[in-house]
Amino acid sequence: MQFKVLAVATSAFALVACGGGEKKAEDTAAVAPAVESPAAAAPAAAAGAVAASPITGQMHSVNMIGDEKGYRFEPATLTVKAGDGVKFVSVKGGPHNVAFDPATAGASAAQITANMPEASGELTGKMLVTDGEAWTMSFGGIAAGTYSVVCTPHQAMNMVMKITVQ
Ligand SMILES: [Cu+2]
Repeated sequence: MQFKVLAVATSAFALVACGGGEKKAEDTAAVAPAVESPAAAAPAAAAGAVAASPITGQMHSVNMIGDEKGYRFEPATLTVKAGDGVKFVSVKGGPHNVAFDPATAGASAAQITANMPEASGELTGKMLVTDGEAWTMSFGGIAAGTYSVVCTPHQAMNMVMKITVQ
């Protein structure tokens, strides 16, 4: 039952997040290797790609918890500086993940995704399945602003937080 809820929540979020763009991306990926020579493809890939920006500042920690009190990030608000790192720990009640709301990601969207190790999609980090599992992302190169973050499996249970980058 838990997996069914997860699947539905993930699908709903994916539809909202990707809109009609997903099909086009697949088409491009399928066609590009056959049509373009490696020499022609390399500059285009380099221009469009964003490299991960490393952690150069302070580390912060956020716990992800689901228990009798509900599903939540602790703390639910966090202020960091660009270049800081945030370690998300799935303490209990997973699976949990970290997904940035595309509406608040703005011009930093590509950098956010690039900074997510083992990203499971655009703006979406690794799914943490096991209690105690941790996942760290860098806030290097991310513009100042306030970003809304959700745990995709528990979005409907209001597992949300806000991260402000100064
Ligand atoms: Cu969760």
